[in-house]
Amino acid sequence: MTSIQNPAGRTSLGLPDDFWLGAATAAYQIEGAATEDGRGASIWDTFSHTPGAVLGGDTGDVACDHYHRMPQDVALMKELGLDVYRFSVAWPRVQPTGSGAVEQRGLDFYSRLVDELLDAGITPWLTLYHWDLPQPLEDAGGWPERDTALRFADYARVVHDALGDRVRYWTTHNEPWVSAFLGYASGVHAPGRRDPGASLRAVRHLLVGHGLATTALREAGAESLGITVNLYAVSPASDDPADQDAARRMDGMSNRIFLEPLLLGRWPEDVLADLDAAGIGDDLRGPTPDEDVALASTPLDALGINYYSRHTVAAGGEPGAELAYPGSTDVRFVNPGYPVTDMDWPVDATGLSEVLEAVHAMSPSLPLYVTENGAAYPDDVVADGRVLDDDRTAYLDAHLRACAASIGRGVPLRGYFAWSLMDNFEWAFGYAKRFGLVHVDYDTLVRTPKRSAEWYAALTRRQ
Ligand code: IFM
Repeated sequence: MTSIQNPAGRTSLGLPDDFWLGAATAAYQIEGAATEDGRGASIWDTFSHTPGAVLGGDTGDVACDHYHRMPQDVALMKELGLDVYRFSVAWPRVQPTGSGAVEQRGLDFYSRLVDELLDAGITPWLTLYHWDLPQPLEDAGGWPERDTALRFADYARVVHDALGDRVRYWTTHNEPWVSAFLGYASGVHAPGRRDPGASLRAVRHLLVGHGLATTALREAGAESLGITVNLYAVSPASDDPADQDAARRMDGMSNRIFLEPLLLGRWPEDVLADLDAAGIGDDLRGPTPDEDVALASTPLDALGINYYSRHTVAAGGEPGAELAYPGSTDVRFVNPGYPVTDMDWPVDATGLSEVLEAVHAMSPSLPLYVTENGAAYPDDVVADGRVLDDDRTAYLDAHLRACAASIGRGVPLRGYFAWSLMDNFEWAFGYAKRFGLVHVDYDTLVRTPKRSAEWYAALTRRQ
């Protein structure tokens, strides 16, 4: 592969001068210090310590040790020229049991992080929930129980009371699809349950919690409120009506199951019909459907979109699909020839434009942000200590050009966050997959900016 030239600032890729360029991380993936300063246990602590749950038996106990190296990490962000940094708060650091008592030392850590960012000229963007549910709340039933949504709104208030004077940008959930379906349906993520009905109740309560928290934060004076969903471009493998129907189902269960309640105030009818046929429609609908979709569609100031890949689907069974997509027994993933990342995810940047433009068509005046985009590659460190990750650089370049193309076609896309600032704990894959702009040596915890970081720093530079 030929090496990609450094860009001459964001406008050289066709992006507007005021377009925000940032990077994202999540608490459990980078912080470590899992029992320090009164932090309680989350479902990811329990899950990662369960034999066989995470590749290599890896845990987030130490992770990137960001909890102790935070000032150094913010200095790295400054070197990269980031406009904005998206991080998540670990709920069990702030409320060790998920409700009631607040741990001031946990809040103080995030307060120091916010101050450090502001001093470095970087806008803090806070995500309240990136999958680390306090274990006592899971013991009480987790997201399939409505009470968890109420506790989430309380927690949102606590965090806002401490940081709302300095944080303007708030995201309730990161990728509720993953929380619901990988956590409660396929069980490959914490809490590791395999119960299709429970996963649909989790979808509903994640959205109800989002609505309650958004209302609470709005009342408390928060400026910009949103949620982040993971979306996929979906295409049928052929013109065959059965493949077309597989694509409809996959778009329904991946994208519209969240987009329609959030943006249009309704559950997708075709998805409900498929779920009814499987006997689990009422788990999504619940006993108070009108009240719940009204909460889910509480007005947003911005929508965050995480995009990584395209799904190409055909009719026909595939056990994995059935598990993670309840009721979808007749969907099979195929790859018609796209290159893949180390996650085996097909790379297709045009899919990002497709997704952005589809969301824009659903909600024409809503500002959008790509809150995550990036790629895992093996990243062998070369002899002189440099990581020449041209594959990742090419991925970022192509996807940012897709952003520019969509902006050119009228999409109010305001910013982009590379996933991730640094290599980190990639959930069920442990430390085996590297997504970072910055390489982390897990023996020494030394950070080394990769070639993609140099490229990104050239992109963020204002001429
Ligand atoms: O690492 C994750 C992140 O936590 C959520 N979005 C996808 C990333 C890559 O899998």
